[in-house]
Amino acid sequence: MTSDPPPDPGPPASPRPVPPAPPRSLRSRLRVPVPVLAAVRPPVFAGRLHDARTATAVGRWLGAAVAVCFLTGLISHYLQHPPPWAADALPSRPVWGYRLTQGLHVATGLAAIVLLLVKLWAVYPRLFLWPPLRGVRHALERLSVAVLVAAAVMEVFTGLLNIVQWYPWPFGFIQTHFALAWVVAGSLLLHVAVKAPEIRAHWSRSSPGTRQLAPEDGPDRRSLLLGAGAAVGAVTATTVGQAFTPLAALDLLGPRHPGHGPQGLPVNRTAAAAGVGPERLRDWRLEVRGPLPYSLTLPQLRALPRAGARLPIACVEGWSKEARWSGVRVRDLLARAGAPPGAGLRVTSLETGGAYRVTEMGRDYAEDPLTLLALELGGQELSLDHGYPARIIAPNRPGVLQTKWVTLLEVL
Ligand SMILES: Nc1nc2c(c(=O)[nH]1)N[C@H]1C(S)=C(S)[C@@H](COP(=O)(O)O)O[C@H]1N2
Ligand SMILES: [Mo]
Repeated sequence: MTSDPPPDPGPPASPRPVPPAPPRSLRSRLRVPVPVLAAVRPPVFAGRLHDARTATAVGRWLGAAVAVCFLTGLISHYLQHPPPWAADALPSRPVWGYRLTQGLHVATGLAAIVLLLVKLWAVYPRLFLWPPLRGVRHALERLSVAVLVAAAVMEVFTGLLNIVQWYPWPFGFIQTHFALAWVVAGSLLLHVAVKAPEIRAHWSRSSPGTRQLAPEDGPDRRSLLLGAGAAVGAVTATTVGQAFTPLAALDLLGPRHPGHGPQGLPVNRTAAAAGVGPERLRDWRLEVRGPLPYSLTLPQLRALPRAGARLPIACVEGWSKEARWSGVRVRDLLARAGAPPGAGLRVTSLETGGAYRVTEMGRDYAEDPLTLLALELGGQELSLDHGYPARIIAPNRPGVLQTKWVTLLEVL
């Protein structure tokens, strides 16, 4: 089937408009001599490792990981950045809520990296599909897969670098990671819808489509799936201890170890990094603004009735640890300022800059008896890195909002 490329028609002989030329094949357009093209003919993929059953089996697990990661990510996002109308509706219970959902978010995100690599490897022969496009429908389908793959790779890449606190890009992490999550979710739903017949046909080893592929699951496919499962298990076991403290001893690859840090608790932003030193602390006062504003020195604050709470710090980056805190209830401090019931508050840190110098707290948190302006951690005065002289600690709250070095509370 050798046919010479059609001769170049050359410039039109007359000024009359020329009807559009019929579409020419890619081969003729590239004018590649046929023997060369034969030499780069796509490789042949025969094994079961690249068939529809393998793609479906890995895709099922990947889909589950992505679904949990997406939903827990939404929870994390809206707890941190609630739309104004929702701020007062955010629940301060269960106490361990954010610790669980953010631990799952990072664990499923890490598992998704492994599963995504296996899935891409299982389907990469389709890159050599010939002809690459069979029509408009096929082109749209391939475009949606390209969008899905690009967004998914970028999503796990930004997430992974975030948990090691490395931001080698000029764009904002939060906005990009959040927007891409919707792109991934949308293009994944589309992908599942388009592939639904194939997924159904290969859902399990005994599905009709799979039985046509091979009489039974061959050892090669089973080893691949077992290997992928073992890799996910290894990644999870060596990282999940950063949040799930019973496995802390196995936490070899997690960027943080829950026990490493002053007073047995990790630190994300140190006092030095936040520019909080002895000079800024010298005239420290707690100022409370509301209908009846007041200000307290540290001895005066320490003399107020104390409350204790066992609450975790749960960082968005995935590490978390429970600790014993003691301090003054935020609701008592607000009541003393004449705050009306159901008021929220704004918290300001002594820190000179930084995204978390000022944070806001909705009604449920402000009223919760476990929400403290903490003065002590584990029975000792707070260390400077943990927010001395006073910090916020509240239940079911992202770590970034547990403001350290607090100097001002404002009733909203
Ligand atoms: N003022 C201020 N408070 C802050 C931060 C900050 O950058 N500035 N970082 C937060 C983050 S991201 C976390 S996870 C917790 C960690 O608290 P720890 O350092 O006491 O463990 O503090 C939070 N409080
Ligand atoms: Mo954090």
